[in-house]
Amino acid sequence: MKPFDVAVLSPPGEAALGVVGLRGEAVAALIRQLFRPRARTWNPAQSAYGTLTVDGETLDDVVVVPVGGDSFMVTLHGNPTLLHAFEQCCLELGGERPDNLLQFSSGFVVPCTGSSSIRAEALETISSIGSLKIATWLLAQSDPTEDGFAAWVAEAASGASVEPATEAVVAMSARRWGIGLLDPPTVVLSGPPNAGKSTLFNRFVGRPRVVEDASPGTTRDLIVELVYVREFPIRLVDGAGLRSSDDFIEQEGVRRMERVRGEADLVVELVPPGASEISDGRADLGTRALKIRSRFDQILPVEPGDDGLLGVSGQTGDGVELLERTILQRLYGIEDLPSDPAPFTMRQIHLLDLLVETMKKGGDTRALWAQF
Ligand SMILES: Nc1nc2c(ncn2[C@@H]2O[C@H](COP(=O)(O)OP(=O)(O)OP(=O)(O)O)[C@@H](O)[C@H]2O)c(=O)[nH]1
Ligand SMILES: [Mg+2]
Repeated sequence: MKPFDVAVLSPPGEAALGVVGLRGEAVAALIRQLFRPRARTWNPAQSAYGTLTVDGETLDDVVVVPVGGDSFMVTLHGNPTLLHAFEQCCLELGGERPDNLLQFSSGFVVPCTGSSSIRAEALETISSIGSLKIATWLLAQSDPTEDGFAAWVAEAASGASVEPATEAVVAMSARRWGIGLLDPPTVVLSGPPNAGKSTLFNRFVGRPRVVEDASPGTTRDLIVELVYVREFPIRLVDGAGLRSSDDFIEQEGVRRMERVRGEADLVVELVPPGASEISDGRADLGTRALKIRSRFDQILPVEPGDDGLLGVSGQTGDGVELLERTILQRLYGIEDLPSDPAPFTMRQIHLLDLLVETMKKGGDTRALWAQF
């Protein structure tokens, strides 16, 4: 029997039904050998119900579904042992598990050729994306017929009109937002008690998620919410105001706030009216800090202060749009989703890194392009 492809296509775990995919010229003959249709004859062009028989023993009731060309899906019951027993039987009869299957964390397996692995990665992630605009963007980036990353890869790989080295560098320079969309950066709202952190946090979240109150030291725990800022996902963190305190619980809150400040991609430091210092000798965050004047409606007139800091009022919303743009500029270097080709997974970025490295050395990049 000629070699053919076989693979369990269902995710790991138990389910009512499971699917084994078969592909190749020899598959029809294989099915004739193992499948006993309920009808008198089996027509490979139609779905058919029957039993699978291995070594004279019935393995399961199945449905054999033609899915185009010489590919078939066999639907069995979902017990993984059963599925793998059938796969094993096929492997022993000349089947091979294709090495171009992309196995995702969810267990989803996608056969990929050319740029379809980029497509598969987009589809894999799309279910966790809470923004229609980003989902649409990912689909365009991964569709070789649209003007996105997949099309760029296809063109560059064929060595056609684009100059691969330059284009690769261009695409790589966009890496920060390419990745950030799928692994949102962390932005912390920090400052002294009563700076207006929770009020601003609630404005970003769009509902009264945390308590705002005039008594200093209201927030103690770290509160994290996934928010979409101009469509870009961000993990926004609120927490305790920075001050020394005899209150054990508040101290613990401050410790947690200091820890998350150390880990965050960006720390928005709120300077409330009347305050000039906010870090009080705390570690300099360098480029990870974005200082703003908070409760800015209390400083009249509402315009940037002499110190050049952006004025923001969480209560009235003044300055919030400018703050959003500034945050995105600091994180991604852009404020809107661009239509330029951009990689969006670590795998793609890693491959681009390797490509550029290989090009610099004057090496052969064909095998690398093929991996996209
Ligand atoms: N006028 C005005 N008042 C504000 C603004 N933001 C917050 N406040 C008020 O200032 C007080 C403190 O606000 P919070 O948002 O709770 O301040 P916080 O920084 O979270 O304070 P802690 O949790 O104690 O660290 C509350 O009475 C708010 O109503 C603002 O932009 N304008
Ligand atoms: Mg608070």
